[in-house]
Amino acid sequence: MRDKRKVRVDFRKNREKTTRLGNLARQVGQVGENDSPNDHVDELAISERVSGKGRLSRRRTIITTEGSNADGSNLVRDIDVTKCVTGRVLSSAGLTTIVRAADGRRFECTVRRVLRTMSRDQRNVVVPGDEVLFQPTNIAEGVIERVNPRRGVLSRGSQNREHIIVANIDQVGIVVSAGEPGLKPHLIDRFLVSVAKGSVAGIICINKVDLVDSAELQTLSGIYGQIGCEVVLVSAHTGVGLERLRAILRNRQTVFAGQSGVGKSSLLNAIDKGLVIRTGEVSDWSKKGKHTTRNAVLHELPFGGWVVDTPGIRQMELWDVIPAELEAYFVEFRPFVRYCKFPDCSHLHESACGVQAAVMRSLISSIRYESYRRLVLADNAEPHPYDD
Ligand SMILES: Nc1nc2c(ncn2[C@@H]2O[C@H](COP(=O)(O)OP(=O)(O)OP(=O)(O)O)[C@@H](O)[C@H]2O)c(=O)[nH]1
Ligand SMILES: [Mg+2]
Ligand SMILES: [Zn+2]
Repeated sequence: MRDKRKVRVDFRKNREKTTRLGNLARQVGQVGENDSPNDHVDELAISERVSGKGRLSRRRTIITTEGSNADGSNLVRDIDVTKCVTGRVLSSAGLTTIVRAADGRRFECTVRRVLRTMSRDQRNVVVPGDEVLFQPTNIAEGVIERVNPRRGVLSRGSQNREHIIVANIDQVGIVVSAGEPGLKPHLIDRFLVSVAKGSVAGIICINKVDLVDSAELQTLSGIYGQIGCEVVLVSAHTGVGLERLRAILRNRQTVFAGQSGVGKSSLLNAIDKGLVIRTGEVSDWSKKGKHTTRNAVLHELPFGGWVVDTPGIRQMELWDVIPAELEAYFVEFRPFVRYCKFPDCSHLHESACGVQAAVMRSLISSIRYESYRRLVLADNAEPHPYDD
């Protein structure tokens, strides 16, 4: 008989908040029969962030078996592993989760009720990218018994609750488009802050380069190249840059994130000809996307690694970053901060500010500085409307 003992485990912050029933039925990507797709669009106008680890805020006592993992990053239950198969979650919508077993077989799984009961936020029980142990009940169905601890996650804030979109990623492809919708450096900068905070790599993919003269993109690529960020210019339509993008994705765990209509799904279709993901026209008059992808879905790449395609976001609100913290995520400010007269300089209005002096002398990009300024100021105000 195995030894049972009580252990203290950390619970993720979202567990403190009560789950609102209304929200459960209205998850992103879960369009009900009577819903029009637009009923869900507003939910996408929420913030998104990346974090290396879940944020922990309180403890609870549960029963586990000696030796099982109770490191707090995930709840690991005592189960009979001999009956279980390991798999990767490809998608999870409503009560159905698609899991791919190591041998490539796909299983439509439900989640053991106790796992759901233990999680306050039903959307976070299993997410694409999760590594799970499940018990097959027949050749194509099973029951998920355990979710292994997560590494990097991409999550978004929704009414101050964390909604995990993808787990176990090591890089974020920040997808933007050179045109239709137009490029928004401020949106890139918001993503970069979020990615830096989560300690995963951020790659800027500028898609639809066929729509503009590539000389127009040089300044922008230069700015991000200089701060050490990889920039790849691509076109899902013409195939430009796809080889380089494939090399970046090879054997890595990536999530594509960005506004609706920038071509995240189109890029995946172009990278892997075997994929047929639905894509959508951008609106003629607003040049905005129509939120075609409703659900985060993991796609395995034939050359190794996987990419999760996500629904477009409208706003990128950094709800968990405080203004004083922001400076650290603008890496190019660092050499100049020491010339600020005041140790707590906000670099906004102070005299004798090293950062502002560097912007004046073009040692720091004014585009980046403007992003910083807006991020700091917007922090105490309503989400800034400039990004959309
Ligand atoms: N000109 C041009 N159009 C592109 C390119 N890539 C995608 N598009 C078009 O952009 C539109 C939106 O593409 P999607 O792939 O659906 O965009 P998405 O980012 O997945 O959008 P959501 O799923 O709504 O978040 C489609 O009409 C595509 O044909 C490109 O490289 N060049
Ligand atoms: Mg899409
Ligand atoms: Zn300063």
